[in-house]
Amino acid sequence: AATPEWWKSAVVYQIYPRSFQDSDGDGVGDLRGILGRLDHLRRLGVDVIWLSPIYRSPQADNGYDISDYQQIDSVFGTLDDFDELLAAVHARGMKLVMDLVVNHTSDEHPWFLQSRAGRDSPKRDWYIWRPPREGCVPGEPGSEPTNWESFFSGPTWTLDETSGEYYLHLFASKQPDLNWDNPDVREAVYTMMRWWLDRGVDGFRMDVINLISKHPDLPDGLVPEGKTHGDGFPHFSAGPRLHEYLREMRREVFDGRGALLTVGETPGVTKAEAALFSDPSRRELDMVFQFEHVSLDHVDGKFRSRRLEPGELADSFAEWQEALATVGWNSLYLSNHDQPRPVTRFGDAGRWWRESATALATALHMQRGTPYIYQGEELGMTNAPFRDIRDYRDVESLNYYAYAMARGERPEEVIEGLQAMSRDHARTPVQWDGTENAGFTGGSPWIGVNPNHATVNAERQYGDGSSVFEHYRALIDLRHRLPVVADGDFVRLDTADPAVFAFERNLGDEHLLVLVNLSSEPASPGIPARERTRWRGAEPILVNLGGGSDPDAALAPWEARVYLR
Ligand code: ISL
Repeated sequence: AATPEWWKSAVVYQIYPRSFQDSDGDGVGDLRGILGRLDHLRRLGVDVIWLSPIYRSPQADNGYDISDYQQIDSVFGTLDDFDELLAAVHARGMKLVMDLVVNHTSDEHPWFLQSRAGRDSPKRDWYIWRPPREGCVPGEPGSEPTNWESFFSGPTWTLDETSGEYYLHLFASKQPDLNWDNPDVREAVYTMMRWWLDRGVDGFRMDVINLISKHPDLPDGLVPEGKTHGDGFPHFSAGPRLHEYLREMRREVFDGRGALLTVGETPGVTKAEAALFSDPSRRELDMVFQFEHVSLDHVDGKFRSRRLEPGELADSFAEWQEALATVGWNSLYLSNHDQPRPVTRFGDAGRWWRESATALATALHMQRGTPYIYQGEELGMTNAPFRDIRDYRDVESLNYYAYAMARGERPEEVIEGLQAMSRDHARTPVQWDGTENAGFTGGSPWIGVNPNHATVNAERQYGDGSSVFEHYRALIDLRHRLPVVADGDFVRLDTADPAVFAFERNLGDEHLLVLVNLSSEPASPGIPARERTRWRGAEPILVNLGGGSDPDAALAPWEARVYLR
């Protein structure tokens, strides 16, 4: 029987446990902390929680480096705590989705320890080992088997002195890539996944799942001008066996189980590929996260970025809406634990903080697809004011800084890059209230709390109809109440001003008109005459600035209005 597509009307909330709520005063968030905050999520009205990794881990990449897939890291709690949390989530009518990080493990995982024990180890082939480049001295720069650059700076290969061979790691050297071409690896992963599903979890968000199949020859990448490393992405992403593996996983793990959610994290995915992954008839994934709208502002890598021009964000969203209109399904997101805070990045956190946070949310949540809210986004949390490299914690930021210093770049410029784009902006503690440490911990937090928690916090926003939190709540409620939000088609409307994002949603005789000014200047809606006539005199059902207005009325900076007819 076909799986009911329950997730089409669901909203997912991502928890990054380290930064959500600490319960034991060690300064790091944990499972019992989440348990104590479930009512926040009930109040918001989300349907699903996605938990970033909580498994046993040396925490080189905050848990995306796993040394035991079937244990909870002691910093987060115990399996008993987990079971209690899962039961409490289910008791409140929500579902819980786990993070599945199986492109790589930690270098401290027993599989890798056995693999690196020697060339004859039965698990040698569970990871990707290669000899140094022909005629090169092991360990010298340039001797790596390929010229690829890691996501976290430096080469994707680390030499194992004992065997004289290199192992592949697309991320940090403490995150060796598994060899998915080995059937024993796949079976071990599927067994582990079944174990979690048997425990009651409701699905998986699959970390960099489009990287699990590599080009078998591992060719060198092209070296961009002025760079020392090649771009391996075309060779290590979307490899020849990717779709085969996903279908196998679906058969081996998910078939015959109830209402689950599978979402693939797929950096660099194209629209055509996204349609393949999420085409229900292909039986691969329910949906994927695409990265186009969070890459538009990259200039020379993510740390040299720019502000978007009016209309760029809307154009990108609309193209994805159109690409997956008939086949496949979109995931909708503005942020996650790897991205800067959207109100700072795409909005105007200084002058129009509340307005731009709510306008961006409206533009996203009224689209067709499944919306994802990243913790704190529903409060309008902003980037952190970190100015000193010692404020930063993330391995990507710290590696980038170290490599940039070694290349002789100016520290102020490098810090400027981090101030715009570091992943740590998403990782400062959730701002629950205005007390010391924002109600996150009674101890000393593992990363700085944003000083603006005095004004930007949950306690101040609950029940205040004009708050960012209550606006998110209203958007979620609309999706639940109006079938057109979940299932309607998407039709973009031309506008006179590129800063205005205007679209209709239609389902039978239910219609929505969405008008959002994504800029800090006033704008006229300027939609085509036909639609103007059709919507004239309509009363909005949701606005982010006070009062109702005719669809023709000018839009104030970051004003958003939704009409129903
Ligand atoms: O933020 C990024 C680096 O610039 C992204 O490219 C990110 O590395 C990519 O989206 C993969 O992210 C996922 O896998 C990583 C982990 O560090 C991220 O937190 C996770 O979301 C390795 O597991």
